[in-house]
Amino acid sequence: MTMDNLRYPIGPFEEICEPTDEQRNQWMMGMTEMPSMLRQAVEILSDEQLSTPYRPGGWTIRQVVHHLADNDMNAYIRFKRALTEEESTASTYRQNMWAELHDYEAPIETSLVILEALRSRFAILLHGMQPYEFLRTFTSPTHGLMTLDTALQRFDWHGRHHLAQITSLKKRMGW
Ligand code: NI
Repeated sequence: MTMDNLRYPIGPFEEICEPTDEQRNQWMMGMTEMPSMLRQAVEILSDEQLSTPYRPGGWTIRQVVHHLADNDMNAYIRFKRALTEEESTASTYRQNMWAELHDYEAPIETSLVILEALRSRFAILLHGMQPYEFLRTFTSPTHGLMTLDTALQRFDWHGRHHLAQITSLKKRMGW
């Protein structure tokens, strides 16, 4: 298995342009199911297992879980700013430095609860959106001009991407 497969177990993000309502509904469903799948994947792991990097030189499972919560908080704010402001510019954050801060040693339960609450509230926001609102844009310093359609797909992909890093490590280790 190559390093790329370890790092991108579900492959890189691939955008679907001009999605249908049905596709949007699938992403919304996927993103609301993810927290319980994550909980199922990590809740029986020991402290030592949580401290294991998902790949050589990569984040530990604990860091991945806290990163997911931090990513989602940032993404939610980014999304809401794009819904309410004209030409908003998304803020970035130094994710590798965040992963070294002390709160990444917190019990993973703290981030599981954030993910469950945030994603259920995000889903309510998304279900109330009209199709034309998904065409609203914001500027991402790393990806350029982005529609909320793309942001939703990225959000869904990002959660599944990190979940798969954890589940593929568990499979390799026979956990
Ligand atoms: Ni990430």
